[in-house]
Amino acid sequence: MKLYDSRRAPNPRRVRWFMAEKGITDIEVIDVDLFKGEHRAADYLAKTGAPNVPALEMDDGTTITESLAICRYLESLYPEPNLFGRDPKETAIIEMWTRRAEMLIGTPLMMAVRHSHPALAALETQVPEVAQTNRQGAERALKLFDRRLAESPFIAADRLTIADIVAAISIDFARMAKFKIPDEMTHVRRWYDAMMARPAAGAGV
Ligand SMILES: N[C@@H](CCC(=O)N[C@@H](CS)C(=O)NCC(=O)O)C(=O)O
Repeated sequence: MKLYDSRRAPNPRRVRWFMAEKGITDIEVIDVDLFKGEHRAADYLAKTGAPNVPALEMDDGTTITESLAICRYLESLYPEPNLFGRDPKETAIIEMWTRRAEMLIGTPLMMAVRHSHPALAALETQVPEVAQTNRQGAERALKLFDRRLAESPFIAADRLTIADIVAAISIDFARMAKFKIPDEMTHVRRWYDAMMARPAAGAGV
């Protein structure tokens, strides 16, 4: 299999971090230079159907995009350690938190970065108000995570899951927009520091 990746981009990093947690080393990683527009090249689009990374090309040539779809596929091939849930209840709770992490934190913080960082003007028509509104929305949503992390070491279970990976990468990426975890969110801070101390945190950056 081949993974189309782009260093420092947050969505491919989810897959790289996920692979590192599982010790997956037998997938070829191919760097796609977003700033050179390689993801918009005709051959890339013909393969992936979408101008973005990550993309996973399976051995039969089938290619899928969407970081979480790729992680789910890899979970079925490399089941341990389990990161998506071991039974229906746990799987549902992990899915709930993963969607919250993506929709309430990940997408707003990604918009905050894309609409404010000078380097990303190459990829986005930047509107400062969009950056500001999304940043504030993510800050509000983090309160929900702080309450949850007051009672649990990880977001969705008593162990690391895909929800933690999605949320931690979102916050780390937002440092590009000088985003900081608000001081009063001590539980998010404790969890985030622990996440960043994991060896897998360095994968894809
Ligand atoms: N929902 C998709 C988002 C993929 C995505 O937007 N990737 C970014 C990099 S983080 C990209 O390829 N951007 C290219 C562009 O904006 O032109 C996923 O989770 O994989």
